[in-house]
Amino acid sequence: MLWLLFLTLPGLGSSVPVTPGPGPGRELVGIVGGCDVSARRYPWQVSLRFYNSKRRQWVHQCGGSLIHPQWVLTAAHCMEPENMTPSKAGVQVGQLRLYDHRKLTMVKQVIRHPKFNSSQGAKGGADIALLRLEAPVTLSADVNLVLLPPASLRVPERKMCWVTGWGNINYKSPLPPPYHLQEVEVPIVGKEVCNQRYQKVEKNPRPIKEDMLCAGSEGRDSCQGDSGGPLVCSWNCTWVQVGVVSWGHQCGLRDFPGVYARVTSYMSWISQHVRLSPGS
Ligand code: 4AZ
Repeated sequence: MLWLLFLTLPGLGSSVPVTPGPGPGRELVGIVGGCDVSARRYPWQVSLRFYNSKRRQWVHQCGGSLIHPQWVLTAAHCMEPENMTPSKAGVQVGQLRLYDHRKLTMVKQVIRHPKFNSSQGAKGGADIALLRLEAPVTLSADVNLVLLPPASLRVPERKMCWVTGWGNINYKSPLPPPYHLQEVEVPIVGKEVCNQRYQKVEKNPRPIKEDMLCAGSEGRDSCQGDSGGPLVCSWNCTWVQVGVVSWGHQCGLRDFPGVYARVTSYMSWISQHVRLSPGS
């Protein structure tokens, strides 16, 4: 019941109309196997940008989610190297297409999880980071917070959830212009099954750690460039972020679901830094 407290954050459910999943007549164009997102369905989705001095442009690098007006949740491996200056990073909120020339909000502080190990990368676990923005963003119909789960929430195998991003639409195929945000529905894959699959390609006998979550099926997955973005599932008609896009063996392969940082494992760490009080 405690987790109902989290449901009182502003504007959720109501700002996310439930629309049917991909079906006949909707062209498969992106994330992997995804479709163009309709306006205001994922108002928490942000694009994490880094300044590229050669291109003189803020280039999309990763996804993220707005969990508080001044805080973004993303993947630690997006915030490399460890000593990077926060001023090299910005986020774009409230947009469906990349590079629509709206204002960037600058990042003031980067908090990577202390257990994230740069040399192991995402596969080492704790692939989670918090970005404090220079100023709180103004919430609206296009910009809103995602709910986080109580630490006790169990995410059942085979539950259908959604992942969003501007990442590759296939292994090594980038999302083409106009770079419209993509969504795809993915089933949660149990840890045992996921471990069995990944044992075939990883040296580690149990590559899927306790703080990871697997989701995806053949042709439906997140991919490079989606990292840091949210995996959300609906509980009682409310979207809750249960995963952060982290890693995988290529993208959309039948035997290799996407691997996500499990948000429930990090709720106490997140709460240490971000005041997620009810109604905040
Ligand atoms: C990546 O390289 C990556 N299929 C992200 C997600 C997945 C694979 C790779 C999941 O950032």
